[in-house]
Amino acid sequence: MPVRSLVSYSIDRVEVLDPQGVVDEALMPDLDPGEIMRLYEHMVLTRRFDERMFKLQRQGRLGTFARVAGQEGAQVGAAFALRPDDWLVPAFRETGALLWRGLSMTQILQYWSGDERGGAFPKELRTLPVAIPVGTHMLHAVGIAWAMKQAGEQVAVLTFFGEGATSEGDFSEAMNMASVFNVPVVFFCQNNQYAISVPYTKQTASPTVAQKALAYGMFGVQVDGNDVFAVYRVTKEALERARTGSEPTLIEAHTYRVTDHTTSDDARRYRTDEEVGLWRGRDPIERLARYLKTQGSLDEAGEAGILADADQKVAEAVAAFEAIPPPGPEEIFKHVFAEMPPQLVEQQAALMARLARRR
Ligand SMILES: Cc1ncc(C[n+]2csc(CCOP(=O)(O)OP(=O)(O)O)c2C)c(N)n1
Repeated sequence: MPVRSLVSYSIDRVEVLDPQGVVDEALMPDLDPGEIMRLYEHMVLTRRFDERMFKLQRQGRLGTFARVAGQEGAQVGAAFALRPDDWLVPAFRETGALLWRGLSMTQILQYWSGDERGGAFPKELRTLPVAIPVGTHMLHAVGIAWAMKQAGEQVAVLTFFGEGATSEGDFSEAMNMASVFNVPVVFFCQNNQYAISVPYTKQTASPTVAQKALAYGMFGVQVDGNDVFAVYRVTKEALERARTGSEPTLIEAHTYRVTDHTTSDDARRYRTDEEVGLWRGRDPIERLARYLKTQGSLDEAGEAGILADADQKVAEAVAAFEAIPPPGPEEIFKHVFAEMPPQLVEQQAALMARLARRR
């Protein structure tokens, strides 16, 4: 009997904007100059907010949080492709995407200060809260997509996760169910090459994350995650495939986390300055700025104005956040159950009575 080849595969990598800021016109997505400027302003705002949050954390004015620096192109480019009626299911590093969806910086600060009221996102944003457990939320995304399909709503669900999350069983379950039930979901993996200190090569033996899609009968594609135009292009196409019931997609955005995993980490212990320097040279914001400058849409004064505007917005948000009275100890028991079970009610009463006795 002859040996027949049953499956062969290839995975595309999409790049539109090169590190010098030059675009491939044939692949350039349909964005008008105003939209491109908004993308840039938003990426700058994300970075300035991230930097300010880091300083607040170091000053003891904010809790532990996961920085986004280096991943603004992936996050903002993908979120930009969403329609307001689509759903976003984030992990824990998606500040740029959350801001784009309309979540206030004040609320984001509240969340990372440990105030659970900050985790209750406005319902109309169709954006799920931050998911700290790695990978569990991918299943929620599939569930929402299935519900949308049943309800006959022509919308898509986009879920973000890291390459580390692909080692969780939840990833496999979510991918399988999404394909078998053909639900309108887009899996967006930000492959920033480290899951805390575990590098990509110790996470998986697959040369790409994107190829994992093939095993589930799903479309998979890799994109330069520091190229906001390419990210927008592939995400927009994937969301359209989802909304029209064609098929789910796994997108791998190849990027890099240029700072620590979280404010509790020290990445110098597991990677070299050379490696970080190489990726700093591929910065998504600088790359877009180069493009805008060659187009004549940005000059140094314009750049400084955008920075100053971002800093002003961040300063106002920080002031508003610090003016919110912190939550009382009774809050510790809330926010997990819609209605607190009797044992939590009892524990809450015991704590409050004890604190009252101390006063
Ligand atoms: C189920 C679970 N296991 C372990 C952790 C601890 N943890 C937090 S982030 C992280 C690494 C996640 O890596 P990746 O999915 O690549 O996302 P990244 O942090 O790079 O954005 C781990 C192991 C967790 N939060 N949840």
